[in-house]
Amino acid sequence: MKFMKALSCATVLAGCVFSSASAADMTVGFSQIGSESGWRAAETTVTKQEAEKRGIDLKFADAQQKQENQIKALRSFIAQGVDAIFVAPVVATGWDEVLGEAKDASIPVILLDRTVDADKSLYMTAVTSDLVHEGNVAGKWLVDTTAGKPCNVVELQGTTGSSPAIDRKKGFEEALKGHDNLKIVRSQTGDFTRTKGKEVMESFLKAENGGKNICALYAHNDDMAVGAIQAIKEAGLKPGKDILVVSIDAVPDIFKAMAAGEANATVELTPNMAGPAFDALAAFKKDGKEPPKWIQTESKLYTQADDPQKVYDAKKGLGY
Ligand code: GZL
Repeated sequence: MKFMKALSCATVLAGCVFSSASAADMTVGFSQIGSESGWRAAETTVTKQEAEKRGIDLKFADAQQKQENQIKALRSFIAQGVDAIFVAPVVATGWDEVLGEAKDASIPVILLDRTVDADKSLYMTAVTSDLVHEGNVAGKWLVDTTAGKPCNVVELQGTTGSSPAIDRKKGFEEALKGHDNLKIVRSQTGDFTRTKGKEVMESFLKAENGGKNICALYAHNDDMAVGAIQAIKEAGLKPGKDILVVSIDAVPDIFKAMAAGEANATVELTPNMAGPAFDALAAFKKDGKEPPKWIQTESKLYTQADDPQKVYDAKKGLGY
């Protein structure tokens, strides 16, 4: 609100003259998906820390993984006249109308960790990893690890219709192309949660000769992998040995599993999407400098060779 008052748009070549006020007088509305995974909870913690560091007034709304709650929250932020909106969109479609309303209200929107199928003019930038690349890294690890040996793979997908579920599947399948020893025999959503990951893995094990036909699990996030590891153990099999386990996020608990030899690899996703988002917003506020449409965060592969216990200890403090 204060930012919008400070904003005086001169019609000089359709440009805007921005006050040089600091980010500290900004109010940002953040529509968060929920707390479905350890990574999501860490993202929320880190976002609040990053706002606090900058003296930004953060209005936080938890959508309990429902898009209609996110749309309601965005409309409320618009009505409050916030200076900017951050949203982690639970699914990729259905955003055009409400993003158009934010645009009409001249409120910049920044997407965090997921993208939307909407015209790029409807948001300022998206701070995300390369989700296809993450799936590709996981797939390449499995190709290298199986080295041509026949391997039936089961896949736990993320939330149906979300950009990570779509893109991580795409990247993984691309990596397996040309390696006919690897076959995805079962694939179903576990909605990014431990509970659902365990439940669906139990059904995979039952359907695949008690798990004897399964050589590897690819889970779109660590939380589903951790749930599935429980199911594999309850079926009397050794996760990480009888069934290889590769997933994405690099949350502390997957390193705990790795240290116990129960998980094999994970691809890191930083929970700090908000830092780069706040920086892009501050630069825009200061001199109208528009950020690129995509601010990409790093993706790093970790395996059992990377001293998982040490990584676990180091990560414990970072918002998890
Ligand atoms: C991916 C992010 C995913 C995480 C999950 O960018 O949206 O959502 O991988 C979380 O842990 O549920």
